Amino acid sequence: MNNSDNFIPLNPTTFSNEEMLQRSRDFFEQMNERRSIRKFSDQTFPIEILENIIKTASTAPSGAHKQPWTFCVVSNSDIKSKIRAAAEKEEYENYTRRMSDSWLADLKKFDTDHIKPFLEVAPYLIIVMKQTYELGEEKEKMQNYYVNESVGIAVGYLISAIHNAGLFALTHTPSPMRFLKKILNRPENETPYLLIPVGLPAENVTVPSLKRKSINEVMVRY
Ligand code: IYR
Repeated sequence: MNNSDNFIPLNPTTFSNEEMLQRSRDFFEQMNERRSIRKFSDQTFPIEILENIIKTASTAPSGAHKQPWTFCVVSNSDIKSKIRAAAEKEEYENYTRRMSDSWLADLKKFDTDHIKPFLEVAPYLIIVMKQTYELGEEKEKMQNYYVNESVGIAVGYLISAIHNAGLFALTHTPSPMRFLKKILNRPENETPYLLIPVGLPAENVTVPSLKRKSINEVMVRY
């Protein structure tokens, strides 16, 4: 087979340097406004918005274009309550036994504890699953590649799309996350990666006063 049969023209959209400067600055300013929140309103919003956000996340590049991710969207109150109960049980162990003193000290400014009301209050929970391998039609195992990198990139897109839509999120890692696979009855090839509540902020929400690293702290030129 001639492999070029598989290729199509790109027709790329390009911009002048001035336009690129403006667009990159505008995008930075928009993204620099993003903040994680831990207190959500129970106000809901149409699922179509979340579908667009997840479609955006699924445009992320992935190893061999395997798109090794599943986004489980939970709005059912009974399932949210089950997730909250199981997460709080694990987090209680984390805060009282598993996390080191220096870890707890690093978290002090976020004022977190094992109590997680947002798991019931936020209108939607997105549980991102990574597909360690793919299950074929006959349940045969097919290889995926760079799964952690691929799913991490997709979650970056997801969080950006949530912010762009005017919604809010928390990148939450109740650990260990095995309980999510059980509650959601996910297949053997999927492993929970992150839990992301999505919604609008509670009234008068506050966020910790954080400073982002300057360009010179994060970029090195050679
Ligand atoms: N998973 C716990 C603890 C926690 C850990 C880190 I690193 C954070 O940035 C925030 C919290 C929790 O969700 O409370």
